[in-house]
Amino acid sequence: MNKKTILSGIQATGSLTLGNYLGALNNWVEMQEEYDCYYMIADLHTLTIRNNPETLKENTLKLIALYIASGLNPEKNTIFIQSHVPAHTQLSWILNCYTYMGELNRMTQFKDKSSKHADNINSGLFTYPVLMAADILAYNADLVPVGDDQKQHLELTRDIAERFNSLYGETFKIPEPYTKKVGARIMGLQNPTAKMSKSSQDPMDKILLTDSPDEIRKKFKKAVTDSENCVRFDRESKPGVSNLMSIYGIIKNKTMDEIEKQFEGQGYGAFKTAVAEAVIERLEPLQNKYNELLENPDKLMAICNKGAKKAEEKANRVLKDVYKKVGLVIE
Ligand code: ATP
Ligand code: LTN
Repeated sequence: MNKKTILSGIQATGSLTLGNYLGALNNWVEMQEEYDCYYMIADLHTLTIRNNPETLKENTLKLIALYIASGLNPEKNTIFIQSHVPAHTQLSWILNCYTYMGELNRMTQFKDKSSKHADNINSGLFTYPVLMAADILAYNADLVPVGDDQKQHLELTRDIAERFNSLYGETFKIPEPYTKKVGARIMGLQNPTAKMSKSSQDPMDKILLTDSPDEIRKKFKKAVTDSENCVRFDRESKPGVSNLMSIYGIIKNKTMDEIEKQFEGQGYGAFKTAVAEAVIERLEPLQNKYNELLENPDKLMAICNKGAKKAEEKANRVLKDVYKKVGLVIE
């Protein structure tokens, strides 16, 4: 039984949003039966912006809890912390030598983050996608489930892998991104033309997975829509309503046509309430499990330690092959 390999990760930059959940985590949970899955906390990537060390530590632990509370079974998946497996940074250095400045200069996330953190445009931010390529290639991942915003990094990963393979012979698998049509880009509630982001400054723009039912109701009630007062899917001219429909559709497993029919003749008030209640219903068990898991941090660490051991075995095999191919002398 040769299962395909999956690898993905999320940065420990703060509470996750509904966008992270619907665009990434929820798909991971669906994939755990069929694939050999490696899910990591991308703590090293988090260092590309300034963090309070204590907060980073807390966020890392919280993120592990959230992975499991979202439905990832630690017995079926390899859950680990990126910095616990040195092969990622070791491979990253080598891949840096096969990545061009011009390629990194084109990355939209780099442009976006450098404008947001103009006082700290460090070289880690610039080479961020190379570490991400190393994360993926060290496991010979077949598929990488991510939101739309990470697709460009995946394309770069493929280019680096192909370049290396053509120089040294078949070494890396060429990974494919895995995104779903609906949910790959959940938009902000206040600004539905930009993606919902953890680091958004406006709390009303994002639903956090840890928000209380009242906060969720309030945020959906205030969500930006339009003046047509008709629940109809049209991303171009009705981005706000279309975004709410996508959220509702994924949670309730309904098509956009079905949602249009369900809310025919009803105004936005009733629709917004239905979306909020659907989200609350989905998040409630997740939040209960999350709070329960956080009461026992040792257990969470034990899961990650076990995960790191398994991850390390796999990644070290690939790293050794790469060392040999480029001519490093290995004992
Ligand atoms: P930050 O604001 O710190 O950059 P982020 O919210 O963009 O964070 P990431 O840690 O960069 O989150 O992303 C984690 C995963 O969630 C990635 O797979 C990313 O593609 C996905 N993701 C992030 N935002 C959204 C969104 N709005 N819709 C769908 N998927 C998303
Ligand atoms: N850059 C990703 C996080 C990330 C990742 C990865 C995702 C780091 N390494 C490897 C998939 C595979 C982000 O979501 N911002």
